[in-house]
Amino acid sequence: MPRRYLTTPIYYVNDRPHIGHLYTTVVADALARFHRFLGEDVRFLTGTDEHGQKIEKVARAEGTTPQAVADRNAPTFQRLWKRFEVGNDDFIRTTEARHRRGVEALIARLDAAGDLYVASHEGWYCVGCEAFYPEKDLLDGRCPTHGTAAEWQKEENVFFRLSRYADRLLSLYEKGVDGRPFVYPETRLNEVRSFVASGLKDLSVSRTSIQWGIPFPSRPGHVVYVWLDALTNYLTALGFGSGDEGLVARYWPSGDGRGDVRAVHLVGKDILRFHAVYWPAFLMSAGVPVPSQVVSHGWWLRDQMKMSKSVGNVVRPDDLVESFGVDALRWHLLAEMAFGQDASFSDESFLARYNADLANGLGNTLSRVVRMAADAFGGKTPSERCDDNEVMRAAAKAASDWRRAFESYRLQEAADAIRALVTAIDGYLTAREPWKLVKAEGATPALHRIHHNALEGLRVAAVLLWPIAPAASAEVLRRIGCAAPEAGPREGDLEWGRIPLGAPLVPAPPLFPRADAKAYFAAHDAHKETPVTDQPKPGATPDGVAPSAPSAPSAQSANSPAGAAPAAPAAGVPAAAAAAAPPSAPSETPSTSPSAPAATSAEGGARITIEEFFRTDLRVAEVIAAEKVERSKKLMKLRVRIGEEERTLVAGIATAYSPEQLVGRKVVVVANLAPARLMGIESNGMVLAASLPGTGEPSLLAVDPSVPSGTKVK
Ligand code: ME8
Repeated sequence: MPRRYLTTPIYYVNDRPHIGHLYTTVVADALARFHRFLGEDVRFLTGTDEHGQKIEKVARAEGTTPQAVADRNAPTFQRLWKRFEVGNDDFIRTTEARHRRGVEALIARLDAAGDLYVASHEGWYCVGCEAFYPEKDLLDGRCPTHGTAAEWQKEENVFFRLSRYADRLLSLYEKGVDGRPFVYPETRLNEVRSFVASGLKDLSVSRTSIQWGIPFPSRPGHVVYVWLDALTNYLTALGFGSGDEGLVARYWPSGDGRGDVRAVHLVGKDILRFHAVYWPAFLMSAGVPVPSQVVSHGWWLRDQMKMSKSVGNVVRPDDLVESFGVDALRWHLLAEMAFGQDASFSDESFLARYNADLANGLGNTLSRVVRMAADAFGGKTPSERCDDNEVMRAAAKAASDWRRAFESYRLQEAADAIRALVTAIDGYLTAREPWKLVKAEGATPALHRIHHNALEGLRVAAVLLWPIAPAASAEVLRRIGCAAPEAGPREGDLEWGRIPLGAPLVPAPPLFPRADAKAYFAAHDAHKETPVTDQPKPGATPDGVAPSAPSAPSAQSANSPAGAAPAAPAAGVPAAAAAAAPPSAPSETPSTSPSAPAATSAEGGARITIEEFFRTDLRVAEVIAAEKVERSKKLMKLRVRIGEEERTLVAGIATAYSPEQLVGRKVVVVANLAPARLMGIESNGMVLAASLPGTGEPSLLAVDPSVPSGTKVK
């Protein structure tokens, strides 16, 4: 029987989980379910990474011990995975004794291979990544992933002879493992290959500047570098170094192609190098076969930046789950992100997809089909089956598309296949009009067959839904009169015609009630008036609107003084995002200019260079919808189109313009402004307006209507 070992990264315990962690874990869970569905022997591992400088820093700041921080946060991951029905077989914590033993065993092998030596070392370190960076890879001295300032660190370290393994690594990338590329997708394989081809330096694998870690064997004062410690979890969780290596033998590839055993590490692209370069090199040195594949996905972005605690732009799953349930979020994560690429997370797109795919799509079709069949056949499933019809063909196609999608990690396409099947069922019913037939002819055999097809199509859709949204899958099955197997469906359940004949149907309230986006945002914002990136301006009026007292004419933001508090960078927002703050937001940023060149502007403020000006991305936008913000005199919520993209922004122009005057109008917006939450609405950009002398009334900059939206203004 094929054996599959699937792992997620082990997450740092310096924080609670967010949507990014949830994504990887749900993808891994869906893959594990898919392999179980195929009847394979699956082991699924996740866990927490509890050592290192990051955790030590948090503990110091809190005046507690790193172990206490780990003990507090590790269970938040465990609880969330449980809530999301993640079926991991094991959860490893790197502070466990079984892990420490395994790390010591691996290090003993690296040492025996002659791959460890001591040398002094200095360089730029990013605590967020727990890694040194060559200066050329930093952006203005900041980490390219986290945007935080790198620290110069100098110490004596144990080094691993990584440089020795460059050729073997390149050959691994060239040949792959058992006929499959070692890194997926291919673009990532190319990145890793060129990293190694450009030359490998030996890697520092111990730290003396921190204490929180596994003591380095035979090196007093050194702790094991957190990545050597963490990566080894994939083996220690199988009992490596424990004396009982039964699970290693069962789930770790033998390296000689014996047996159909595959170990797949699922990771975000941020940690690909650790998994695709350092990890296989450690294993080669230790004489342990490399894993079968490292599969890397893209990032969930918020405001064009990787969602991460260091950046401070994370979305927690709590609110969405509270309102829409676990399966709605599982579905969204897997259906929305094209695997391997980055995707933006927004409540708006979540609600749109929820309504389209789940409320109007699957949920509505289910309610319709169950209600019609129950009415026609006394609350039971039909008693005639039909083995040649278009729903059957659509189900077979959906199943094969779905399978292909799972096999190549394109989970968004697996979701597409389910959606296509539901659409086909809908189309079939529309064409057959069973509601007319039942009125005209009663419950004829033909009517039985039509409903059989629709219900059976839904049953197949529910089976396909199982890896993605397991609870919803079981509920669909229950409502259409099928018992949902405890361990989930198996491949045989895709066979057409398995729905029991004459079994009780269970009409019930909508599985996914339609979401009222307006009501959701109103309720949500009433609870949470927290700014996304801005802090409330001192002296702002209760609706978040700053008192307006502009005295001289100035080209100003329609979101700022005459409107509401504009974006000011919050702590933790990297300079790149903060730099997009409006150059003309005088009342909020009166004297924050870090350097004051001699030249002054018309208002006497410091002049900026052309490069500084070009950091502001000005675009022509078309207003496609406008409405006054409730409880605010000045704010107008605008939906604008900037080229292909649509956005919501809030502008302080309601005293001067009505919604009717705005829709269809072209305006100039600052397109790269960090978002701000104004009266509970996330504003993504700012409309430019002049502030009229005396009154401060905004007057929108005029744009020739023939200029296409999205055009750059400079
Ligand atoms: O790196 N989008 O832990 P970590 C998508 N402990 N996925 C994201 C994400 C985002 N914005 N943010 C996080 C570590 N992730 C190490 C791993 S493994 C031996 C050690 C997911 O808590 C993604 O899988 O920073 C990413 O690789 C991982 O969380 C990083 O988690």
